[in-house]
Amino acid sequence: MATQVFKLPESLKEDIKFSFCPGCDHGVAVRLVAEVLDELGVRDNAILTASIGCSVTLYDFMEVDSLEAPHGRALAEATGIKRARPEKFVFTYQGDGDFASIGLAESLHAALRGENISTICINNTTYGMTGGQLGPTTLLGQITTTSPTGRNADYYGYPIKIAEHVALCDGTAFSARVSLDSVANIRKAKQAIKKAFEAQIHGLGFGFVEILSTCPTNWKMSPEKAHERVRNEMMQVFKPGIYKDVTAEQTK
Ligand SMILES: Cc1ncc(C[n+]2csc(CCOP(=O)(O)OP(=O)(O)O)c2C)c(N)n1
Ligand code: SF4
Repeated sequence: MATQVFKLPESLKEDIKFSFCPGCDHGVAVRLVAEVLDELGVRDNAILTASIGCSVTLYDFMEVDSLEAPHGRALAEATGIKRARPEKFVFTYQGDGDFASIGLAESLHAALRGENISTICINNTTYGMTGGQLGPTTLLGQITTTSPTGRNADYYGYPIKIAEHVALCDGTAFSARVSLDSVANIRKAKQAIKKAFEAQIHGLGFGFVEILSTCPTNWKMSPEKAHERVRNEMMQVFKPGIYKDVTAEQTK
């Protein structure tokens, strides 16, 4: 008798096609979030705040109650939801441009306030949806449509290390950076998402995971080459790791 070993998570809608480009890591990240929601049994109680960028229509794919807060305001909206309905499991899914540039104030102040919310942030070193402009995480030397000769620090400043900044906020319970460039790292990414979500379930404060991701379309690379770039360039600057974990002791 055949055994089913792989199926659609209940937290993803059936018969819906992702709007992501083929080979984009957004799809892997969304699937991991869905699997963790299922495994923790919080789907029925969850509220997603979607943001702006390529994941803007996340509410079309996820089988959870959802609201939309574009232009960096996801954590402001999520704060209101969580404070009004503290029994709900509230999470945001944001691009790096949305989280760390357009909405940097909302994002860091939510962490500083220790809002009991979980956030997934996709770092693909560019503004993907709008055509590959320089973003807050664009690497030094990286060519984008708005840095045609490459990012130089004198003119554009330096890329932001988001997970480290979030970890410095006293209200943060968990902050990690993970990558999706290999099966082993995808497994680690899922563990980190689970930790961030568990921080909320245990009422410990802000839980955050920065996911190093590809944008094959704007990088003008095959998905394979894009993962090589994640390994050889991004992970050298944005080091994967757990930067803060108050859950380790308190959830034993
Ligand atoms: C203040 C402001 N400037 C510009 C925009 C236009 N805009 C919409 S989506 C987007 C890119 C979002 O990029 P990112 O958050 O990195 O997500 P990705 O598309 O790469 O997943 C931008 C710049 C905006 N919404 N608000
Ligand atoms: S533009 Fe880039 S980040 Fe957006 S869906 Fe396409 S490959 Fe993914």
